[in-house]
Amino acid sequence: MTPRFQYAILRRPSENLIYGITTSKLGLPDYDTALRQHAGYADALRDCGLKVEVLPEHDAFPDSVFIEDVALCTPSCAILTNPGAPSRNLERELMLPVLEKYYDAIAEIHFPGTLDAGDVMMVGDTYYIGISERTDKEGAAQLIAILEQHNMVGHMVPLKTVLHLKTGISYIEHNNLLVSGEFVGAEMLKDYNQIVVDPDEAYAANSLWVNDRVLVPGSCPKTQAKIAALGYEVISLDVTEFEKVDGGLSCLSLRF
Ligand code: CIR
Repeated sequence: MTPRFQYAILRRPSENLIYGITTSKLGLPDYDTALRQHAGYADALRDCGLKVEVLPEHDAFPDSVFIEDVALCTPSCAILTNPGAPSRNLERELMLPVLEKYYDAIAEIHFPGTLDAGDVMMVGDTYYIGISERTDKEGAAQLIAILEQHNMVGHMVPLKTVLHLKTGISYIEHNNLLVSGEFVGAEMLKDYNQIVVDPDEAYAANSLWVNDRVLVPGSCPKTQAKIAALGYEVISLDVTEFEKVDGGLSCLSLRF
């Protein structure tokens, strides 16, 4: 069944965003532009019918705008993750009181396991979990055990080059899956209708389905056209300043 999201939680970018972890060669983010783009993203989620809570910025955590990594919000429970990057791990402590406002059932991933929720892709009751530099098998096994307690299932997916699973694939519902790079033609994903994202638009492999609209980076017109051709309303969003610190559209919110 296709989900219907009601809420989104975002965190305002900190001025220290320039110190975020990155592998990109795109230069440093401009803070004013990042704030503008973040506000545009929040507005787009409101246009999709979500109630949006924007948490205050946190200067001690340059990457905390990428709030998706710190929690997994399922229809039955929330899971506080244990982020794999040392500079990000304590972001989890900021999230617990926030999740408590929305959920009675809250579980958590703990050491020795680590898990970033950017590695977790929801397809109905099934969750694909990328095994990456941030998410290890122990963290994924803990998540699978939690999901099973709530009648959901999880499968591990080994990653080769991408930062997070959803850097390379995004499920946009109705059996449609955006795929790029190492995931094109993957046996495990063969039952999905794969929409291949061109290598020069690989950033758009992280696009975001929200209540039957799809948010797609403004820099990726070919992927926008492919998604629109499937019948979706596409919302084009500029998120260039977040791309400079390896963040995509999904990373900027929790949706549930
Ligand atoms: C990081 O390396 O953790 C951040 N600079 C980017 C996080 C992107 N998050 C995501 O893909 N879910």
